[in-house]
This record gives sequence, structure tokens and C-alpha cells, in this order.
Amino acid sequence: MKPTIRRCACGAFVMAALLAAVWGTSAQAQMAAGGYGAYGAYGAYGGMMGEGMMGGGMMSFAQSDRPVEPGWGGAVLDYAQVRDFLARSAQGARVDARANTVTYSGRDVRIAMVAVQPGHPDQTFEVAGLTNPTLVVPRGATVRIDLVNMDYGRNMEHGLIITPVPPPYPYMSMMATGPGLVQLEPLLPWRSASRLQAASYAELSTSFVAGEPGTYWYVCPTPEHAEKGMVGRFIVR
Ligand SMILES: [Cu+2]
Repeated sequence: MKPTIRRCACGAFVMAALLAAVWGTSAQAQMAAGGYGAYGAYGAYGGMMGEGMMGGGMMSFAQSDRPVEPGWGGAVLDYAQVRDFLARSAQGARVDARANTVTYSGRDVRIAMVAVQPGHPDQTFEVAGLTNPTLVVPRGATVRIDLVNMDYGRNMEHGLIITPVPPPYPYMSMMATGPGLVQLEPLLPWRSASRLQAASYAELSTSFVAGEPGTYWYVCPTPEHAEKGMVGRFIVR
């Protein structure tokens, strides 16, 4: 079994506690307090900038700008494990390719997500073989997202935040989205070798409770990626 890293010390949190209205207030408070200051260190820092607590107001994403290596901050998978991950990615889900939608049911939802699966367009997320699909989860479900970075090359770190702020996003998407209601951090480094079978892959997981029904967006916080379309709908209903 592959190890699972749960980045948030709190384990799970309730999205309902972060309604859009509250979010707006919170974002303003952060800006007033200079909470975006840490974002300035983006790209100039090798490791995590601190413990990433939800709603803490500090940006703790960091860009290492190098391929995955043991001890990077999350799990490291080999190619066989990634193939297994892909093979199980539609488990427990209803996949509608025409509507580009993956719908989950039950109280425990697991979303197996890939950042740039080979054969898919650059700067996209894949779930169950679909590109940037709309993900639908039931209200109140405990949702676990596992993200594997299959991409390769400089500036191909990827991450994920979930935000109520809709696209379009600027080059620095986090200037529009803030740290998000859910975040995977740090950014996942790219795979270690260009040949798929020879590479190792970064994986990171997070869990949260899908509280407040509505439309949200999952977004890659790496500069330029969301602007180029690394984003999809996330619906709680
Ligand atoms: Cu990205």
C-alpha cells in the first residue's frame, strides 16, 4: 500500500464554516494585515514556509523548482503505483464523459486526481481519465483528494486549492483566489525522469468535509497554470 500523507494537522475541516460571505471578510482582513506578503517569496524558497493550517491567512506555498526526491514533503510513488492509482481512479464514481463530469456518492468520497496525465493537454487536471472534469460531491461527505503529479520539467510543480472565486484568473492566480478553502501544499514537484517507467512521482492528500452546497473551483496555484486553464468546477450538492 502506498503511504498517505495528510498535510493538515487538523485532518479535516468543515467547508461550511467558510461561507462566501465569511470568506470575503477574511480575505479583506488578510489583505489589510498584509497577509499576502509570504506570496512574495514564491520561487525563492526551497521548502515549506510553515505548517499549513486552513484559514490561517498566511500563504505557505513554496516552489522548489526541482524534480521529486525522497523527503520532499509528501509521498513518492513508482510507476507501478501510479498505474494502480490510475486504474482505480474511477472507483466509487459515476463518470459521464459527454458531460465531462465525475459524480461521487456516499459519506466518504475519495477523488484520485492527476496533474497533467500524459496524453492530455498541458496545464490540466485529470480525474478518471477526463480533463478538468466537473466534480460533484454530496453535501456533508468527507472528501479525500489524492493528487499525483505526472508532469515533467521546469515550472511543472502543481498544486491544488478549492475556492469559491470563479475564473478567469490572473497569472498569479492566488492573487484572485487567496489560499482557498482547501489546499494541498507544498506544490508537488515534477516526476524525476522523462521516461515514465523510470520516474518517481509526488503524491499529496488532503481531507475535508464538503459543507456548504454550491459551486466552487479547483485551481492550480502555480503561476500561469490556472490562467492557462488548470481549473475545474467542484460542486457540493
Ligand atoms: Cu499546475
